[in-house]
Order: sequence, then C-alpha cells, then structure tokens
Amino acid sequence: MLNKDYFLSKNWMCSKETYEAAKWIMIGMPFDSTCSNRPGTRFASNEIRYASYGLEEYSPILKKELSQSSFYDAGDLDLPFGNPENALTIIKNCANDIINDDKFVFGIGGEHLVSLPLIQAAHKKYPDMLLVHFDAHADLRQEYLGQKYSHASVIKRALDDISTSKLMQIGIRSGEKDEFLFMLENNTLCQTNDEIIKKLNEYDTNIPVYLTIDLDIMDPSIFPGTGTPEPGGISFNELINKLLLFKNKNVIGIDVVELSPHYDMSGVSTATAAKVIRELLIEFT
Ligand SMILES: [Mn+2]
Repeated sequence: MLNKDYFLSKNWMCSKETYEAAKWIMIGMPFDSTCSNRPGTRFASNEIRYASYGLEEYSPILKKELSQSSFYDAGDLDLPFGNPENALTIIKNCANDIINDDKFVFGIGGEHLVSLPLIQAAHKKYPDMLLVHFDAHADLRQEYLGQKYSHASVIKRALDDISTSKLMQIGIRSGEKDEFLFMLENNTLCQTNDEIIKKLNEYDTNIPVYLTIDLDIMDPSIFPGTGTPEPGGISFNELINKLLLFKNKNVIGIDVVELSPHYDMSGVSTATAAKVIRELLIEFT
C-alpha cells in the first residue's frame, strides 16, 4: 500500500482526517464579487492553506500544539462569481448543515460579505449570541453602491436579526459620520482592552460568542495584502492579545476574511493571516 505520508496534504496543517472526527469544520469561501476597491480575496483561502505549512505546530504564546486541536478542513465551497444572493445561500446551507451536526464553523474568506450567512446560521442556533466584530471599517452602511448585500454593509445586515446590544466592534477607524454616530449611540465600539473587558462583564459569563475578524484591522504597514487598506491600525501582537480576551468564553463560531494575496508581494500578509488562524485554531478548536 502506498504511504500517504509521502505526499503534501492539500488541507490545513493538522486538519483531522475526517469530518466526523472533528468538532470544528473549516470552510473556504472564495468570493469577492461585491468588493468595491481592489478585488482578489477569492484567492485567499488556498494561499493561506499553503502558508500554513510554513508555520510551526507549536505556539509559544499559547504553549500548546495545533495537533491537539479538533478541526477538519473541508476545502473551498464552489461559489458562483458575480451572484451574491446564490453564493450567500450556498454558504448558509453549508453552515446550517454543519451546525445541525452539533459542530462549529470556522470560515475563511473571501470578502467580508461571506461572514453574513455564517453569522445568520450561528444566530439561528444561538439566538442570544454576542457578535464580536474586529475590523478597520464599521461595515454599517444601509447599502453600498446600490447593493443591500455588500462587504460595506455586512454588520448592518447582521443587525437585521441581531440586537445592537449584542454587538461589540473593535479596531474601527473608518466609516461615514453616521456610522460613527450609530456606534456612539449604541455603545458598540470598544477600542481598548479595558473597554472590551468591561463590556464583556455586562453579559452572562456563558454567553455564546461569534468572532468575525476582518484582517484589515491590522495596520497596512504589516498587512498590506488587503482590498481596502486603512492606515492607523493595530499590530499582530495587539490583535492576538485582543482575541485572547475571549479565551475562556463560549466561542461558537469564527471567521477570518479580507486577505487579498495579489497585493501581498512579499507574502508577509499571507503568513500573518495563517498565523492569526493558527492561534485561533489552537485556542478555540
Ligand atoms: Mn474592513
């Protein structure tokens, strides 16, 4: 019998061998049709997979190995370019199937719009969940370029179902005046770690938590490979420290979006994305 260890894996490093064996299911969502500035995020999930083999399995920050985690990389969804409605339906059906099997979804984009069906599917199962939004952009527009479903309106669309009292926004430094007024009026913006901890303490300790992470929260000087770079962002270490504020929480869904590999000439953004995902996989799956 041919030994499979001879061959490179096509899945994320340390993925379990079967869907059944894992608690968390990783799905790639190669879609960027509503991207308004610079497209290309549909190439991210595969690039991140390859980059995962450049990482060590051990995290010195978490003092744990990725091999102790329980996730299965199911691959990329087959999504129709240019048809957001159909793409969102396919993603939502897939997420519902995974959640109905009592598993959790770990999504990799793609543009930020692909997070919406994952958030909606998680909210259906966990109606009291807290939505935690890491991003440079508020994503609170009612519509963008005439489109109700857009990467610039993803959080607004999530709020069609979720109460604003269950939204935390972290890292936001770009948006319309109305979006900043909305965040101020509804007290959704938590910039410092103290503000995050204070707001978290307002909720039940066991509240289900969904983390949606737009990688452009990081400064473009360290993360240039993204569609809408926004100066004034945080560092890799600051992002990891903020994510770890949720380490003892009941995290029930995660997505990581908006790497655009073609703007990443050095490969450093892709390596950064892979390392953010490794730490999330080790800590939360
Ligand atoms: Mn963004």
